[in-house]
Amino acid sequence: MMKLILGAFLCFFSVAYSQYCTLNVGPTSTADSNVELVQISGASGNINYTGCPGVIGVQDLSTLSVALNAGGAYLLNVKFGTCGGNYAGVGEVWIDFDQNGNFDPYESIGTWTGTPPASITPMNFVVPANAQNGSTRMRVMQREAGTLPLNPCGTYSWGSVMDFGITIGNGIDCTGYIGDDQNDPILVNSMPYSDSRDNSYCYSNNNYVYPSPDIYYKFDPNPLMHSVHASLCGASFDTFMSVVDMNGNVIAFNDDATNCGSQSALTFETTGLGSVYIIVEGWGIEMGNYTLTLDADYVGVEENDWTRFRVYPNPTNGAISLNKAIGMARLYQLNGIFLGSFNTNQSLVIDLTPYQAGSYFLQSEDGTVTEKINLVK
Ligand SMILES: [Ca+2]
Ligand SMILES: [Ca+2]
Ligand SMILES: [Ca+2]
Ligand SMILES: [Ca+2]
Repeated sequence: MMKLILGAFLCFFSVAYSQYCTLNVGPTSTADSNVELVQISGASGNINYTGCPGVIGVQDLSTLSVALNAGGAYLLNVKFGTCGGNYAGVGEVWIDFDQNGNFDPYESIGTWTGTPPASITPMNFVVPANAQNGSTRMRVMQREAGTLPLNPCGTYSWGSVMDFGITIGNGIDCTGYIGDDQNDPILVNSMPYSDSRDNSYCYSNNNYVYPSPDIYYKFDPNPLMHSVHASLCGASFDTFMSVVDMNGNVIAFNDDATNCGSQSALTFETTGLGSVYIIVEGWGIEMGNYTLTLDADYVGVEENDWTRFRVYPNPTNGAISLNKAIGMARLYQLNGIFLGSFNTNQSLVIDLTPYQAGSYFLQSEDGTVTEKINLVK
């Protein structure tokens, strides 16, 4: 899907793993609207909690815990109610099935809208068959005068937030999965390369570009290579791909490649380039099966040299020339801010003199090729 949130590139070195939001979350008053009852019978154990009096902030009830099996169907009963006056509100429950420390919108298992006194709200849900084994949390939230969907990290005057413990069993054992973050990448040792995977379990989002779980590959270019082509064409979901150096500089990226649907493909130049991460994720929260293929072009292969898009001189102190037209080429700052587009079908020369010295990206109209340009003055 063509809707880049390039500013998110800046998040590359932010905290990789989030804790559950508990500070400045939930009600600031103990009065009125409050969850009155939470009941669930697990594969083993059960929770039978009754609320009131009201509590300010998040109630950590994670020592109250049930075991749930991946693929199993369960019933959660919640009575959204009050410890005082009766006022209209809404309620919502999430289970952090993917254990990423967030109660994500896709992890909502039920909602309520009404005015106490209300009857018990039954919430039937199925634990995803590919849920990973281990401990996680369930958050129950009620917000007086709120609207759905609720922000699980929101703060407000009246209501409840309570976190319970959940232990997932019979699911996927993620021990030994590699590639979840830059500290444990999947190593690309040879070309051509192919790797098939599913990012919908065992992988978490490390705040790269989109909230979708991302998978890191690490590749050391061989001096005999001059470029590498990377493709996710054929993936089961809307993908996004980035190439980033060890300092977090974005070398190339692609959302939707030509003749590749909403899947991604790109080519990046390896001459003078050290190790890079190739990061695979979904657009938005999209996830599923993919095959990453990598192939290299080698120095001295004239056919490829000629057909490849190149700019010169680079670095430049003014204009650059392209060796071939690439449609409406787009110029970006390194932080992803779009600066302008140039019709390379009309002119193969682009004047960069209006721009400040620094590094820029020039991307082809089809988004498949990105060249980094250094402007010196
Ligand atoms: Ca989650
Ligand atoms: Ca990840
Ligand atoms: Ca991501
Ligand atoms: Ca895409």
